[in-house]
Formats: sequence, C-alpha cells, structure tokens
Amino acid sequence: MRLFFDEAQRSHAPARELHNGAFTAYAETPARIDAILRAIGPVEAPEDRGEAPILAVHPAPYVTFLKDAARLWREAGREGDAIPYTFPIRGRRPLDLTRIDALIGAHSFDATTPITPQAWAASYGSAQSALAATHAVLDGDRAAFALCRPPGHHAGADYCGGYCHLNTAAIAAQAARDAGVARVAILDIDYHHGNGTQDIFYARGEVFYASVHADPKTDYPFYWGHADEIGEGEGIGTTLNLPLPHGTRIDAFRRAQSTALEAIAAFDPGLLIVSFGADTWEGDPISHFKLTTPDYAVLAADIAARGWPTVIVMEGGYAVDALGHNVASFLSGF
Ligand code: SP5
Ligand code: ZN
Repeated sequence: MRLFFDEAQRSHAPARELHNGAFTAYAETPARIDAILRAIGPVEAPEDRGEAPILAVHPAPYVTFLKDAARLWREAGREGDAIPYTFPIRGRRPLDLTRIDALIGAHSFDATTPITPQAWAASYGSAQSALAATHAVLDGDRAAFALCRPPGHHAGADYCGGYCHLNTAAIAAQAARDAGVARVAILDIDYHHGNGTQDIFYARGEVFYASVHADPKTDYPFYWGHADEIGEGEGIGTTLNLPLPHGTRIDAFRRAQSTALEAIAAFDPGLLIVSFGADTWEGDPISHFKLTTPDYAVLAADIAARGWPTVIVMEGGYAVDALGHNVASFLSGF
C-alpha cells in the first residue's frame, strides 16, 4: 500500500490547549508523526496539486484567514499562538470582520485549536497527502494511506476546531467526485464525531457520511453526531450516526461498523474514504472506548472485505507510544 506524508506537516506545534478550564500540553503533537512513521516504514511525499482542490471545499475567505491569522495576532501585539475567545453564536448577521479577535472566533467552534504561524503550511501538506492517496486509488490502487496530521474531520467548510483546520476527508471526497466518481462514501471511525465532514455534505446526496463515535450527550463535539441527524434536503438519508457509550469494546464497535458498512453498501459507492482515528484505543488519554491493538486489524478486514477502492486518512489518536502499533495493525487488514 502506498503511504503519503509531507514533511511540512510537522511544523505546526501549538504549545498548549484549553482543557477542562486550564491550559495543558497540546495533545495533537508532532511526536504522533514519528510514532506512526516508525511503525509503518518509508512514506512518499505527495505531489503538490495546488490550492484548487482545497478551494473546492473551503471558501477563499476562510483559506485567507488561515494564512493570515498568526500574523494578525502578532500585529495585535500578542505573543504565542492565536486562540479564539469570543464567538458569534446563532443568529448573528453577516458582518465585515477585520479584527483578528473577531475573525478567529467567527472561524472557530472551540477554543482548543490554536493557530500557529505554521498552521496553514502544515494543513496544506496534510491536504496534499490526502489528495495523493486519493489519486493513487483513482489510478487503480486497491487502498492507500495518508498520514494526515493535523487531522481534518472537525473542520467545516469555513471553521476550524478539534485540532483541525482543513477537512482532509472532505477534500479527498470532493476530488473523487470531480474526477468522475458518481457516489463517494466516508466511514468515520475516530472516537469523536466528525462534525465538519457531516456539515460539509449534510445537504448533498452523492456523498454518504457514516460515523461510529462516542455519544455526543457525553462527549465532544456535543452539538453534532446524535442518532437523529440523518441529512437534509437532497442529503436526507445519506448521513448515518451511530453513537456508542463509554466503555465500548470491539464487539459493540464492530457491530456498529457493520451497520455503517451495510448502509454504505446500499448506497453503492465507487470509492470509500475512511477517517481513521486510533483514539478509540483503551489507553487513549482523552477518550473512553476500550479497543485493543489487534482489534484494528479486525475492523480493517471487515472494511476491506467489501472490496471498495479505499482511501484511509489519519484523524486522532493521542496515546503516542501505542499510536504507531495501532495504525500498523489497522493497515495490516488491507
Ligand atoms: C481529531 C480529533 O480527534 N480531535 C479531538 C478533539 C477533542 N477535543 C476535546 C477534548 C479536549 C481534550 N484535551 C486534552 C488535553 C491534554 N493535555
Ligand atoms: Zn478524535
């Protein structure tokens, strides 16, 4: 299987994040990259496909904001990473925002996703890795892996959050659509619901989004991922949410994933994108499921058995010492 990663993805390294009311060490650290590389072996740098496939998902003003935010933060006299603290909640009218404090709040849904001077370059590299894996599969490979870090599934078309700036799975899905694949499915098995991916495709019928995740009644991102969210308009029936309780082990997780795979099979996709998070692992420091390292090979084999051309993009997973083994176990199933 071809494996893609761009060295620029290392550069984004926030110092800290707001966690339970205090600042703690940032969980989505570049050390995650080395843990994965050690376990999966040599990777290829992606070809640079430019900004067009990113702009096919994310509006230009949002991309401009990501490029400018750290500089505007500095110009406002601040040190350290840009962090939002005020948000235009439901119903605020569109405004011509220029102050960095206003811009960053309008383009974020949480205060846990700092924007460093390197955030754009790293996220751009992550998106290019996802695109390279997508094109490998479009060109005939059975499966390909993109070591996407920063991750992507919490980023909406025009907002960041959950350590994500650009939605790599959505960029991959849109690239596949633009290459002529009529129906694309996304299976999200990160611990957290992929609110950004769901939002981007919520009203679209040609991209199916299925997610197995911690119940948003108890877990981040709280406002998305409930079982009654099924899509809207043209997209009714092409969103499937399967929330699970704390303590979930492989049997219940595997059953939920099979439910998702059955729904995807009925949709009959030409290509599958897997948003893979290893934060479902039993020792993950920020999560509450109980999957083991060998379980990931089982889940992957169930996916591979369906026979769809498959692009795997990396999402979360914060137990750095186990992360490489968990990713390698998952990839071994293909
Ligand atoms: C891609 C992904 O898995 N994003 C997860 C974002 C979860 N954010 C909410 C939980 C915050 C936990 N903060 C842990 C800080 C450790 N120092
Ligand atoms: Zn996660």
